[in-house]
Amino acid sequence: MALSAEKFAADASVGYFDGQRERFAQAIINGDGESAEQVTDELVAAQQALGDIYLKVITPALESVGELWCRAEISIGEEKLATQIVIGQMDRLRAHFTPSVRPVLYRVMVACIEGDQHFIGARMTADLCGERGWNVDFLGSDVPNHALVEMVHRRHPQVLALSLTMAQGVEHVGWLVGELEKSAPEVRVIIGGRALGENSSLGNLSQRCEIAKDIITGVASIGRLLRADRPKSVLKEYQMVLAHRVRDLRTKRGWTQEHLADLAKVTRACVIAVEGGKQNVSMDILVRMANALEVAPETLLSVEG
Ligand code: B12
Repeated sequence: MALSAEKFAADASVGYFDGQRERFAQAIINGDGESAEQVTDELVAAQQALGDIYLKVITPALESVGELWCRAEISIGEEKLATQIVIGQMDRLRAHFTPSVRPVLYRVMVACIEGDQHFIGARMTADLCGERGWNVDFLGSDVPNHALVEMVHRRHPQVLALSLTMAQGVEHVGWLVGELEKSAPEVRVIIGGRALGENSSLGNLSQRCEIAKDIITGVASIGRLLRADRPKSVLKEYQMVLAHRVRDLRTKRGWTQEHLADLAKVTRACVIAVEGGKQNVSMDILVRMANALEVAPETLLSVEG
């Protein structure tokens, strides 16, 4: 099944991504997992951001699948195969982008509305939250309203992010927001998903919860809501932030702990302790690490981004 060239020529603003999303779309439509994997590997090797890979390559590729399916040019089975290839590639990307240290005591819960099977947008949202080092409870597709409320009470997320693809789910969102206002008013709710663009009955809801147009702006809003909820900082939390930052910057540069220790003129044991979140470091060590990593010292203590 060939894709029309015009579809991809239409949006020149994303430049580099045009070719990659065309190849990715073609691969998933052909049921060719190996070619899809090759594209994701290239995007990772080119150090593209996870949000860009999701928004500029995978999302439009799935939209193409939807269009072909609507025109009966591919079968339901082919659509399902394409979706499974995408889910497989997202699993690989998540493993690559998820930091090994989770620094912040934030928790985000991500779920699809009752009756909604479309979980990829929600999974993308969860992955971008995870990439930022926040703790994420991803509940997946079709989460019954009562089960979701019960999980909020059980797990105490600061933010609940909901995904709504099918317009019928708007009623469920209304019920959930009302219920949480009564039983867990401290929880902030944000909603994203395809149905929002089409639905005017959300007007009333938008005063009671946030509405996000895509994953990147949505996750930025989640970050803002989390920081607004920020409890008074504790030493342990800063140690974990430092651990996360140092490890993340070091591995992004492809350095071993020994190499960082050499550059910062500290012992390897010191690097291990810092990256383990165990070391209550002196200003001297903080500045040495920052200089070695070529960032400002405050970057190593920042929970932003
Ligand atoms: C794959 C797919 C399926 C798969 C879902 C598999 C899965 N595990 O997710 C299956 C086969 C199960 C399926 C079933 C159906 N589907 Co379907 N499906 C699709 C398809 C091809 C891709 C969806 C997708 O994953 N897109 C990629 C994601 C990333 O895009 P997204 O969900 O829009 O998310 C983006 C934003 O909306 C946002 N976002 C989403 N959620 C959230 C949440 C937060 C918090 C934030 C911040 C942002 C955010 O971020 C994402 C990127 O920016 C679309 C076509 C399309 N154009 O999207 C149709 C589509 C969504 N399906 C459609 C339909 C009609 C159905 C069925 C009714 C078909 C049928 N007759 O059985 C059923 C309904 C099942 C149900 N009850 O939910 C219609 C929906 C039309 C509508 N609005 O009513 C579409 C648009 C196809 C079409 N053109 O008609 N589908």
